[in-house]
Amino acid sequence: MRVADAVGQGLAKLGADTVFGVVGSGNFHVTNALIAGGARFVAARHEGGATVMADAWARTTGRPGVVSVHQGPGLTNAMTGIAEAAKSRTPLLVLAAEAPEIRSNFHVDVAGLAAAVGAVGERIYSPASALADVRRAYTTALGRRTVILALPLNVQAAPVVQHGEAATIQAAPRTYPAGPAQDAVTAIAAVLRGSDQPVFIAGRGARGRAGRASARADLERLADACGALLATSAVAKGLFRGNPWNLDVSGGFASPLAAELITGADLIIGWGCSLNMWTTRHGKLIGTGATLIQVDDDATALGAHRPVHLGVVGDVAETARAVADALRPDRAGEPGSVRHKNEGDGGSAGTAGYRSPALRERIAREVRWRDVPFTDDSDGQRIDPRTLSIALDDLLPAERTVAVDSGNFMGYPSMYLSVPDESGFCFTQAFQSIGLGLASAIGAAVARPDRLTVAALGDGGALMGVSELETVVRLGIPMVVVVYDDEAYGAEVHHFGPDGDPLDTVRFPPADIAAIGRGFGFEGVTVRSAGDLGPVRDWLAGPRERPLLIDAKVTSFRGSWWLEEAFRGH
Ligand SMILES: Cc1ncc(C[n+]2csc(CCOP(=O)(O)OP(=O)(O)O)c2C)c(N)n1
Ligand SMILES: [Mg+2]
Repeated sequence: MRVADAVGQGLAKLGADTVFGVVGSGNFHVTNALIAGGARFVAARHEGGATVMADAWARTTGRPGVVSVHQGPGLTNAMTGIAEAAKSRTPLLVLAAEAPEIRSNFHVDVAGLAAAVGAVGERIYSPASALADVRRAYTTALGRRTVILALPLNVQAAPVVQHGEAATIQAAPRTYPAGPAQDAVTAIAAVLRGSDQPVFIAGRGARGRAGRASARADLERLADACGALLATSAVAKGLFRGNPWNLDVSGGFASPLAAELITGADLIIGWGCSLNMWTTRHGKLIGTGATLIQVDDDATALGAHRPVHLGVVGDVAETARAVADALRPDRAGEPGSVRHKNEGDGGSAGTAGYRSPALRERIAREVRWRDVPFTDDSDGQRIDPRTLSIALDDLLPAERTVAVDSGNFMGYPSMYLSVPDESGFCFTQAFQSIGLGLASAIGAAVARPDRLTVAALGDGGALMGVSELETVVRLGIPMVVVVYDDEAYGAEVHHFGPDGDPLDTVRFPPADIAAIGRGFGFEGVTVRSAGDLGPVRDWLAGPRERPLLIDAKVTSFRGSWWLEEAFRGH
């Protein structure tokens, strides 16, 4: 047996059951061996797309994604997706064929490319070590790292050296960090007891992952015990869906009420959340005098973006459980069980906190963006993106996955389209690349075929990633692609326009993107006003035989505030 076959079969045994990629000569055998081992192979049209699909699949399932690429250009084409995955700590294994001969036209420095974008460079070194190398790479990926595994062509072609490894290769162990230190739990409990207006912000680390649920239930129980309000970073949007104290996303996408309540917090606890410039609006959402606590299973994340008063290394769910136990009323008087400031004699442990019946009502009435009044800019020729998004929110089934590309438009779907839970929102934005949204939607759709997937794109991102429209059609995914089409790189137009700079480089003539979609096999609809949404309604009614592309010609009178936040980050 060739090493290539043993690697593919070994990976299938390790648990790789869905593989994305573009096949060339260098990854042909390893990909076929994966398929022979039982994996599903999803062919993309561009390696950038394949990598983002695998990344989105991993985010949606909580399991490591696998992508297979050809040597040289196959890998360089994948680099943007690899950078996104690495910055997002997506567990991802990139199988990259490698031309080991330095004079080969295909040769690239694989380890150098990996290091350049924060991925881990791995390789199969020899026929004797290959299976151990694969296992090590897969295990590293499981620890939420993006790994490029170089597969040198000469090693792939050699006969495998059996040490009995092929027979013994088995699922990699799943290790999770131990619980938090007891003194840290006591300290969090003490601070919570003294807080009147606590807010929890849950991030990526609170989402579910391989083999275990999200931290939602444990965070809710603790929040109930101390009266905290609940918010998330953008990547965890949907985590607290349905909770009456849910403020939705903290950061640029926060609604006015959410921003007001987060700013009013006297204590903010980031749970698996880096409290970065997005989530805090460059710190503006953190009130002066507010205490900051951060809980993360990765010690290097603590204080990485802003100083915190208390940083705790621990798994989010376990830490929340331990703190809730420490807050139990029957443990009052124990170390850390300081009585809550709001607590009357005999009151239960801090249940008032930030919560009052009046606030609950206000949250129900005002916290959603779609309930914030606005002046509709639609003019018959172009639809206001807010009006469009609200109409789609009403039309689309609740069981949906929303994947969002980057650009000026990106807040509209993120803020106005609700999602059923955190795995219903796919936000591949850590590298802020445009053009990833469609592939994200495909990966998420493969992971959750039970939900309607909605890809929300700008015209720039849609045309950059256009080749994967064919993948949607070929896979028979009943997806809705909605293009917020302002015929421009709106982000640049709005950023530079006010300075009077020439904008010819960032404006484009009208493109009939609905016709482009039809060319790929989509049903295509052009929407200029709410009255044009009839065909969308018809498509949703079924049978949804082809995917649907909505080219929404949107108004674009002003830049968005979340975009200005983004430009401040450069
Ligand atoms: C790969 C890549 N190239 C360029 C940029 C710079 N950029 C940021 S937003 C944007 C415009 C995107 O246009 P579109 O998708 O139409 O969205 P809009 O801003 O118009 O809403 C560009 C070019 C980027 N982020 N990523
Ligand atoms: Mg645009």
